[in-house]
Amino acid sequence: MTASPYQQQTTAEECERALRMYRQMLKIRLFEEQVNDLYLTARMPGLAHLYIGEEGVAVGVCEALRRDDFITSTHRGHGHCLAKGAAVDRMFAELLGRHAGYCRGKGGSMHIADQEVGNLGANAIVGGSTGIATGAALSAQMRGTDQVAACFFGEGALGQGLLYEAMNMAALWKLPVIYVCENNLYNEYTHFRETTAGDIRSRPAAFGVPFESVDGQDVRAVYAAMSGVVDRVRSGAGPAFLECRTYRFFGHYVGDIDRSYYRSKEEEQDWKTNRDPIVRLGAWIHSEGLAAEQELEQVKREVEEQIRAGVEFALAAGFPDASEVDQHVYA
Ligand SMILES: Cc1ncc(C[n+]2csc(CCOP(=O)(O)OP(=O)(O)O)c2C)c(N)n1
Repeated sequence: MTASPYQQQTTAEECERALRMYRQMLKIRLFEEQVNDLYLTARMPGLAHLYIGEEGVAVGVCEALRRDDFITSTHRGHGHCLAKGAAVDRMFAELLGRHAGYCRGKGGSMHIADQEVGNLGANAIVGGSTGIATGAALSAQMRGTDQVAACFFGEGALGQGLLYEAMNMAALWKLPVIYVCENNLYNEYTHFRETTAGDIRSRPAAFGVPFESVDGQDVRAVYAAMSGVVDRVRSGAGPAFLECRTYRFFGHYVGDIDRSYYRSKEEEQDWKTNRDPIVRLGAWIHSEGLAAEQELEQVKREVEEQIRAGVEFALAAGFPDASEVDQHVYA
């Protein structure tokens, strides 16, 4: 039986999307591995919070957004920036404090913004992203555009009052904002059940904000859920809340090496072995016959080269001039 042109088109689109998401997740994974290496070899000032394991969330969410839609991010933000379109070389430059970085080397790991692609920035204040995204959504509504704002935050932000003030306003004013809760189970070194009373869904429900929960290790599921949410929010239905259930494979930050006092090695191993979002998408691509093993290997080689060139660029880049010390900063 011959497939209809419509079916062929859908398959081609799906295939293209799957390969794009695979490449994006791999880029985040290899970027983060390199960040860890820069930290361990004392070539990076400060520290970083690795996103490894959570790639399916950033990539699935951003795949459902337009370039001119907004995102706001967190202390664990490299994946969000890359998924929204940031360039690897300028990201590394920022982490290494170089002038060529996104914030002229003055922001570092936790403050990367890239307004050309709608990334309003990461920030280290737990829950801070929710206020900024809600403001961006208000701005889009007042300007009469159909942009939406998606804010990433960890489940630790469920304890922050700002989230509830922002959701209240967003619900009253039907703002085009999507609250994307990355529930990776731990707020630093504490399981979220020890900090979060009741059921997560009841929190947005209190404001009449629709709630959905999705397996964050399945990038296709995240994309599908987010696409539906974005359509509704863009059409003026008001805010939405999407919980993505996920896990960070490494420590809270790069120096968090001994984690046995707050979570077991078996638990970590289970997530790494059975719930790796990249392995999972790769397996699906194979099972659907969308790409051969060699093609995925080729993608990996290309991303490795991109990462290698990005680090090389950043290591060779200059630092900002001392005369700039009080410019482009806010206090
Ligand atoms: C307002 C505020 N309180 C406390 C901290 C210290 N802090 C940094 S990260 C973190 C835990 C964040 O957990 P979660 O929001 O779940 O994000 P995750 O690190 O799991 O991605 C805390 C308490 C902070 N940065 N900001």
